[in-house]
Amino acid sequence: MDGIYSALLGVFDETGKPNEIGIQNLVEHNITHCGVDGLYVCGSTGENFLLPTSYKKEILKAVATQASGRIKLIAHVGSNVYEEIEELSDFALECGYDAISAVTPYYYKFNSTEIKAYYKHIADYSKLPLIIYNIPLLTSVVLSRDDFKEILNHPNIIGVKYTSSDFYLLERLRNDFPNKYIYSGFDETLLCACVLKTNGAIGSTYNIIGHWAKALRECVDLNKIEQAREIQKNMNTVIDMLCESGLYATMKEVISLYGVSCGECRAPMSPTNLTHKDMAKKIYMFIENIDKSI
Ligand code: MN9
Repeated sequence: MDGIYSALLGVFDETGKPNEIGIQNLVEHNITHCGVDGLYVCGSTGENFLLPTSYKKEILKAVATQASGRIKLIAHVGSNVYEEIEELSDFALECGYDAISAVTPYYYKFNSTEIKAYYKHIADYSKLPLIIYNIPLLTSVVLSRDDFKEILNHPNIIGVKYTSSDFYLLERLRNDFPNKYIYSGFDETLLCACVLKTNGAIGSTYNIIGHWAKALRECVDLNKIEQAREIQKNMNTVIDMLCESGLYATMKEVISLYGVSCGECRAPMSPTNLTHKDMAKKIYMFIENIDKSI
């Protein structure tokens, strides 16, 4: 399960419903253009928190059918509602996913005991292995080293998607758990995470620059740190531009320049506008110039 995973973008039609053909094309783009090792489906980047359960199932199914065993698949099933988690994890198993993942419960100020009970419940229930999704920036849930120790000791919890800039904690976890999967979640700091021997990364920008992330990882493995630094610099130029104009909408426009139409983000996210489109052209040119020079 090592490698670079795209946190798959959502592809919707004009009415906000999952667009099956578009999803198939985006999966193909990720496999053939970006060369990713796997996909993380229905995560933040897939607009999970804006979707009814039935749409999540349609997306999980469409991705698995298109990928048909060529890459690893992780289904994000996290929710504050246990019934939904159970339904989605059963469905992910049926569709042939390799693992499930779940965000820390959010909105209410859950304490550490409640969060541990949440993960134990999912891990005990699910026949698929579980990867916890830690993203304090969006959930405000900060797990301590001791919390991680208790959570990761469960035999069916195989790792963590670690979307945090606390590299001290990341280093400690790597040493505490040499046999668990640690995936880095911030694309901006992939280099630092690779140096600390993470198992790979899961990120939104890999939908367009997954091939750069793969190259960066290889450079670190071969001790070519100067080259790795150069790739991270280019990645961050792209990420800065994406974040300036609106991450997901702009990325969808960049992908449309590769001939894959991804539609717009779901409300209440803003509709796509000229700023997204103009920035997408700049980003596309920047990526193409670098890709042509290699
Ligand atoms: O899945 C992503 N997180 C979110 C991880 O989208 C909330 C990251 O890949 C970021 O999008 C990326 C850009 O800030 O690092």
